Amino acid sequence: DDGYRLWLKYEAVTNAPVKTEYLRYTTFIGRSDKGEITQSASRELQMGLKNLLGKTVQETSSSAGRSGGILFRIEPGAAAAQPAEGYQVQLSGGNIVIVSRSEQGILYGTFALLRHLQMQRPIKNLSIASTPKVRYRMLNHWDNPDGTIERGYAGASLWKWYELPERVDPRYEDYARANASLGINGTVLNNVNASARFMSQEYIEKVAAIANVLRKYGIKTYLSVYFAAPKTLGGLATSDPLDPQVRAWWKEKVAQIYKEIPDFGGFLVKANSEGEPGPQDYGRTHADGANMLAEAFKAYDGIVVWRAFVYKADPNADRFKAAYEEFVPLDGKFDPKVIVQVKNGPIDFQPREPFSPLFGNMPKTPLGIEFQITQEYLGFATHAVYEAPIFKECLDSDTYVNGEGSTVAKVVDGSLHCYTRTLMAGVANTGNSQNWTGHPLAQANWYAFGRLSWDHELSSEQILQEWVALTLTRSEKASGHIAALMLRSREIYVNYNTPLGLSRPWMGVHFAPEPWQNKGSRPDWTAIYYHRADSSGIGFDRTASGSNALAQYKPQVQQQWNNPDRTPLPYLLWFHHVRWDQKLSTGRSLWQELCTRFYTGADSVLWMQQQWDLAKTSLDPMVFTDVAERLKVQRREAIWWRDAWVLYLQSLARQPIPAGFEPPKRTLEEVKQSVHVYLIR
Ligand code: BDP
Repeated sequence: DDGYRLWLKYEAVTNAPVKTEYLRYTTFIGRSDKGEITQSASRELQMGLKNLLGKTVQETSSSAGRSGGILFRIEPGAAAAQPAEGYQVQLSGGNIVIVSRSEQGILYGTFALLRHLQMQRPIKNLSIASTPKVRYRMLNHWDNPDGTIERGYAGASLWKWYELPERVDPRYEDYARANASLGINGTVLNNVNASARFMSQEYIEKVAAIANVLRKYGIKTYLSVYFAAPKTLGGLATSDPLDPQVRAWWKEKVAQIYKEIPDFGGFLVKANSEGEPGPQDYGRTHADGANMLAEAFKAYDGIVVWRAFVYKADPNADRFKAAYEEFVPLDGKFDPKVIVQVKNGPIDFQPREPFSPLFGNMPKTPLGIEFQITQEYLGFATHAVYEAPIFKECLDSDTYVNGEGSTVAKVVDGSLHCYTRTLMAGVANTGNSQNWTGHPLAQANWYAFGRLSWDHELSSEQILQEWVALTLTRSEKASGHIAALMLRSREIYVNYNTPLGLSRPWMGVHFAPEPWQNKGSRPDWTAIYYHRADSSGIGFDRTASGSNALAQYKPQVQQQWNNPDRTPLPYLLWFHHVRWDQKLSTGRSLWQELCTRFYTGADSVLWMQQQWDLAKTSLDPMVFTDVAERLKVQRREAIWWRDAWVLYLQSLARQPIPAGFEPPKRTLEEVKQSVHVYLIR
């Protein structure tokens, strides 16, 4: 198994009674509408049934009075209060009936049915009903026009710009199927560090060729835009958002796009962030910039997604506070077509972060959430880290903005502040590797993001169970081992990488440990800025005696984190500078606790390897070997991380490695040398 089919493998049903039941309900597909999305649904169903049951199922438009088939039924009036993309799959009149108000809902219902059949669940009492909790469910590709992917670890870009628009790689369709099967309905094709090239007629035509494929699966196409394009591409003297010529240029540009892509989704914008141009270059605000673009979309369905990932180069500032400081004053100033997209945490996709304090604090602005699926800070495509617990941890966090229960999920799904333009975005981990994601287990992260963007109430366990059954094995014993290792994988990674609330111990390529890194073009581009380790202790004081970033949260949240004796250990060093000899709730000193985490984290990778080996006989050999070898790399690198941290911190704390742990076999200088290798040209 080369992994290409992802979770849409449709492997033959071998259980005889199950197969008999399935055969009984699959004698035809009844579809009376002529839409291209239901056509995709029908095609998928035919392909799925062919593989599952070895049988060709015909489609018919006249199914009246027949039974034993699968019917698509679009009912425009049904449950009008529910989102049109919702669906019901149930038994009725001897048929399996998929009902929805929209074609898209039929497609999602079809995939739900196929999931059900792949898991070999009974048809008797079949009743699945689901509606999406979030309206815009998107992947963000950080793909560049030259085929590279920023922070991509699974090969080159899927989009072959030089071949388009004439040659349309068949893989685009498989990409669309995979996303639609999860409920994803939007995709931003290009990097937020955007090239103005995408606004040229030539590239719009290339984009349109991809959009034509995605559309058949209910997926809208979006583009990231380069804010200074009016100047660099359009030849104007300025890109000032209040300049009438600039406004006219964008209007014209949007009209030009809609001519080629009538259902174009909209723009994603990274502005005045990490050197990208933006409205502040002209003394204007983020709202001025976003609203100008929104105006250009006035006559269309499209939206403007404006990122809140900003942090100015201020040597005295706490980067944690930056997005809040810039965006909260703009609440209420954005055009209704604008969604502000906020990363889950205040810094930058760290293995563990507290939730961003923007959530809940901009009640008049729809806030979308941005997760990172690609493992930029999670060991690239070599470390196994199942991310659903990261996403869930943030979504389930309570902001307390409207009292208890005001979770981030309720901000994001619009229920807390009553907005309907709701969005969840994930930075894609796909590339042109045969198995799409590099690490076979990283497919689960794409899967989990998609499922959660549809329904954030699903649990990490439930999603994983599904994914394992669809993708790897249906053996209960093997699934148990795989689930155990994957569910613990994030915590294990945190333990050897950034335990107790540490963050950003990497510079350079975000791969190698460099907690000692103290030189950078700005202070917040060093590692020591984040951990603040010295001879007395370690951690970033964000209480009132420090940066007071905590004040950006509601009092109930502050209470959880403002007292070092009560702060839950996973968040301790996010908010406090703690003495090395401080006794923690575990009974160990901070130094001992850190060492314990680094060591047990690295040792737990051995345990992961054992779990994987125990599943061996139920796994495809190719997948087994691929993961087993990656786990070996992970094991070696986990020890590398442990040694780097322990030796570096020991040089400051001047304490012995606690009894029971074998001191590293190398010196700090030797570890530094091994890291250096990754940094030299
Ligand atoms: C950082 C990445 C950088 C992205 C940036 C962003 O290192 O490549 O451009 O986020 O989200 O984490 O804009």
